[in-house]
Amino acid sequence: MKKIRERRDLAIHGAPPAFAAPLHVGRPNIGDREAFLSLVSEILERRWLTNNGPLVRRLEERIAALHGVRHCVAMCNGTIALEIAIRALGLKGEVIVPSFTFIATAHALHWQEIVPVFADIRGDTHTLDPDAVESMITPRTSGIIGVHTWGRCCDVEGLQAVADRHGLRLLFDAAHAFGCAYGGTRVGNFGACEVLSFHATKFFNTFEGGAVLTNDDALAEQMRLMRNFGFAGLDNVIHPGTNGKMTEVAAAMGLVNLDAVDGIVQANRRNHTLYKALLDPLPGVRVLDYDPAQDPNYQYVVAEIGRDCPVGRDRLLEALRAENVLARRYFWPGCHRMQPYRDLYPHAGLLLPVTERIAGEVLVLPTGTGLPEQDIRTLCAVVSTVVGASV
Ligand code: T4K
Repeated sequence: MKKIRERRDLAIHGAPPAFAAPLHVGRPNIGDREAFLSLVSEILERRWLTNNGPLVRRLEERIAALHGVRHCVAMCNGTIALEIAIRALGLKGEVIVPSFTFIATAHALHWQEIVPVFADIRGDTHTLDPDAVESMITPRTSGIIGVHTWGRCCDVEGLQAVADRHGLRLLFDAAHAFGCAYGGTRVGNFGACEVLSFHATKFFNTFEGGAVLTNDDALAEQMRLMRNFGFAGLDNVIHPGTNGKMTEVAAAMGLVNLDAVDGIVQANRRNHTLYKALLDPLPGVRVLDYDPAQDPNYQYVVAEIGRDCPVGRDRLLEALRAENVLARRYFWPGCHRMQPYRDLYPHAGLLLPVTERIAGEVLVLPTGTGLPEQDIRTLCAVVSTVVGASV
């Protein structure tokens, strides 16, 4: 601590940052390297590189089993998986989504000429508020997409009740929620289907990748067709489609990372506990909790920098950047303030007071298997010094 304080004083006179190399949010977790390379070697021997290969099928089976769901349809990324799910469910007109999400949730709709209508979230959960959703329904609304933000599941029953009352389709963007549960049931079993992302920065990655989980046999079959141009066999196209296929090398990464998943959760949980212990005592700083009963993957360490903190979130972000800590303001400023939605709905913020507040307070900190405990202690000492110096 004393060292950090001295360093802070020195920093004014051009001292080097606290970390020599940047500390990133989103550093990939990587499983057993030898096992991965051996699978890649197998792929090269087999000369079967993509198009529903044996490793993709093995990965789908294992992910479906892990989530206790009938179907896992693997795709090339989470965004295409969302687009295919949206199209397979026949969504049109308007679909209600949170603005407090990664831009892909909104773009997956807009890209298909469906209007994303932004509803507010709850301050305690950061997920869609079912009452706010209900207030945004119009005769043009065809569906709702809930986002399990940070891997903490939405109010699944509340949203299902709204969907049922109004005859709407409900699906979930579960990009953050690999392996997570709600009331003892794993994601994949809620709504019509749920979409995972396996992007490099995610808790579980396949370089790029994603999947749709569902218990609906017909929907799964339709999405399998759609991800492969609608081919039902050689020279036989029976459905409109696109190229959403996962490659074998991506599946190899997935299979190896699946074997490492328990260790990744443990490392993330350890990091989260340490961050909480070191940051929660600071005024106006609160690290978001996870409920151990919901099988969280702890992949995001989310600090809320409240109004009672002597230093604002953006000032803290800047101070951390100066020390080579590349923390992130997910999902600032909210989709409604990004293009094209900013021009389409210039006044959307008036209906999204909680989104606006939370987007201004959240700071996501580095975690994952590659982060030594000492780095977390140093990082938290930097935060503590900045907050202390601003009192
Ligand atoms: N829905 C939700 C709710 C999502 O959060 C996402 C993706 C999606 C849908 C769409 O799924 P995908 O189509 O992506 O499968 C990152 C990810 O690119 C994105 O996948 C993720 N959400 C989002 C929350 O985070 P950016 O714009 O922050 O990415 P970028 O390039 O700035 O990388 C983040 C950090 O990770 C940097 O500090 C660098 C570090 N990094 C990144 C990569 C790619 C590494 O250390 N190594 C790497 O290989 O969006």
